[in-house]
Amino acid sequence: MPQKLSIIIPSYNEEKTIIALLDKVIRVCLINDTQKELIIIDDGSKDATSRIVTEYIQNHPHETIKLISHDINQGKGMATRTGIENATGDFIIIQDADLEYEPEDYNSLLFALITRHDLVVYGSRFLMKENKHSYISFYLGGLIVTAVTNILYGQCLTDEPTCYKAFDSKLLKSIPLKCTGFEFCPEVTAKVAKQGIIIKEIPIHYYPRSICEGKKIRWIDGLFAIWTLLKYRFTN
Ligand SMILES: Nc1nc2c(ncn2[C@@H]2O[C@H](COP(=O)(O)OP(=O)(O)O)[C@@H](O)[C@H]2O)c(=O)[nH]1
Ligand SMILES: [Mg+2]
Repeated sequence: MPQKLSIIIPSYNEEKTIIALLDKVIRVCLINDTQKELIIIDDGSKDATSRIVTEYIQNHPHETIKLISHDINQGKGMATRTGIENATGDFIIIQDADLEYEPEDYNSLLFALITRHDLVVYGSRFLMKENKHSYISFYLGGLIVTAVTNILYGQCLTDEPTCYKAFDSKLLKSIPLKCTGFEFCPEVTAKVAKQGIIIKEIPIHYYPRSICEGKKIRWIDGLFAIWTLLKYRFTN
């Protein structure tokens, strides 16, 4: 039986990029004959995201693509949790609905999950030297959040807030998550680390988008990430 990768795509007002992203994702040919399951969570978008994804699914009947809609916007964390609940794959990866990351990189992460039996693998934007970084505030914020993670949880990460987080599905489904917004990242990292798991990293490509192009995360989310890391260090 071939194994399956569930690709969770939380989407909020991403009509400009979602189709190009879906095209890239379905074009990727995964190692070991691994099958793909795309799960798009439309988180109450006010633009045409839901309609164009529905049309896309009708036009691609041979692909496994599920669209799940939240009636009202609940945040990236809630959308990601809905995706995790509905995932049926052996492995799960988180994919933003924009074009900042490169789906061809799934294979490097999958390779670690399949052949090294790593349970959790993150794609690091810092390990690929040619990558550009977006705003200095996001760059420094990412470094600080990563340093705090390493200090509090004994990890050796270079890029904690990366979107490309890949998991053994059973493990991820067993972790109770409370996040609603961008604190999915620190919460899942904290809870994985508290199980004594060392998170592995693989270099990945990164093409940052600007706030005008739709980037929604803000510096305040960095502060909230640090608060979340501290909170889960001392509570459950
Ligand atoms: N579901 C959901 N997704 C969101 C929300 N805000 C942002 N996103 C999605 O989260 C992803 C990441 O957003 P982005 O602004 O690029 O932040 P970054 O890549 O984490 O720096 C994108 O796919 C967005 O559509 C939200 O309120 N709900
Ligand atoms: Mg993004």
